Amino acid sequence: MSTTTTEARASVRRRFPEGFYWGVATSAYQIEGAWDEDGKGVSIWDTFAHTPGNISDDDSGDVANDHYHRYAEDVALMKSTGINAYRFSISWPRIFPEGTGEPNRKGLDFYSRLVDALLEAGIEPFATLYHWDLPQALQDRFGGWQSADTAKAFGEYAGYLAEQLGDRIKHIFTLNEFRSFTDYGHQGMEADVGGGQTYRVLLAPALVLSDAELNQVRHHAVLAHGLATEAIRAKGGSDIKVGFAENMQVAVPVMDTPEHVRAAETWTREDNAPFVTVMLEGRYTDGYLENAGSDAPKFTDDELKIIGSPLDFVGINVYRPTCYVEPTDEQAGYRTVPISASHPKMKSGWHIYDPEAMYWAPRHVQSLWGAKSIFITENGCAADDSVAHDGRVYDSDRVMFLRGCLGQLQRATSEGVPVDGYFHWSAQDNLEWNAGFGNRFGLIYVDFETLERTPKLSAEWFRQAARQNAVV
Ligand code: PNW
Repeated sequence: MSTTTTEARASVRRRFPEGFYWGVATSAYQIEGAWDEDGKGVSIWDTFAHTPGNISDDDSGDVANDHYHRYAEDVALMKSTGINAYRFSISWPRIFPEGTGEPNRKGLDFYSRLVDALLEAGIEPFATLYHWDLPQALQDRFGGWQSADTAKAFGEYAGYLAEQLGDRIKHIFTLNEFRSFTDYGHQGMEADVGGGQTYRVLLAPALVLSDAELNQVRHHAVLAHGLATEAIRAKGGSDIKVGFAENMQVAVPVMDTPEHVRAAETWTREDNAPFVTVMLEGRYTDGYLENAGSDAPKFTDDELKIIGSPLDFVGINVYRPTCYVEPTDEQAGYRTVPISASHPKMKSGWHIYDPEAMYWAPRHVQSLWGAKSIFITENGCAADDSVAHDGRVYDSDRVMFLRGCLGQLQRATSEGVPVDGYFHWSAQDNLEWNAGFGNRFGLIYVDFETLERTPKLSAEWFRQAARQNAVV
């Protein structure tokens, strides 16, 4: 091949904007272990996991990746993967064992040590304050998210953290995946996986509430986000940036024409009405309230104002398109088309594959809500990884997935969609909720007998992409 061709290719290399964050993400319950150490309180996930039959092979987060003790090694591994940002979550019951009241200094010290190690390694800390591990005490006292008291307690916890760690943590995500912990935790949820088949998920606290009760739970979750945003602004420095991290449901238009795109945007705004839409617009859509009828949530105008507090960025977890949409002449203006039975899938039961979701999700966020800063807070896939005879882990499917998704993300940024960073789920294999340790999502392989860590082929891909700030 001639040098000119090589240079021409290099000059069109698909680059990301200057200063783009290349990150990985994890959550406390999925990797920390040390479930009852140093004064930590019990969370609803401890309770759920300790009940036989809830998690595959009765796995639990009791030890998990033992990250609580091995965080220094894990930070060094991240650094060697070329990462410049890390999204981790803080365990509420480590900080407030009873949910409210006296803080637990030892719990706070762990995150303080972690943040120091990250900054020392040149990795920017992005903290999520809630990744589903509610203090069991709040579930017992108030019925958890069924009560506005839990939202108030969350606001106080958020303010305390901003006060204590806000000198070093400058990016905060309030709650992770509202829809997952409200809907999947309080009613169960069915994902469309093609051919008319669905995949059912029920997460802790594994309640099956009525629609009216569920709508109230959803309302308390977004209220918690609003109260936390206000508390962080009041108690932390003015240089702290705040947003949420939601698995926004995303409609991909069948084709890129103005009519199809409008249909996909309309579907996306309506389907996310109880979460992203109300947080960014400060009101529930007419469609949502009419549809819910007498099951609609009870709320005040003051609460809506709090829920719609201005944010610094929008975080979205993007794994798959929720559906494909085409326009119709009917009143709604859109219709979903069935997903084919042979649609390509990744390993997880719910995971249909289409990297276009990574283009359309941030594009919809920009066009629907005029967002000025967007983060992809999660994206990744599970795979059947194993260590080969030569000691390496050849996760060719994850490399395909990464290249496909980041290619579509670069397409979005090159068109001016303001995406400031990407966090791969996950830094290392971990406890995949009900699916247990068998569903491996990491760039780094973990042997759950010895807890030895081995970077996979995808980690090599990621290091190169981060180094060049481009799709490689
Ligand atoms: C996220 N879906 O959950 C969570 O934030 C992580 O904790 C989790 O480990 C990761 O994704 C992988 O599953 C999801 O049905 C739950 O499309 C449901 C879906 C996607 C992600």
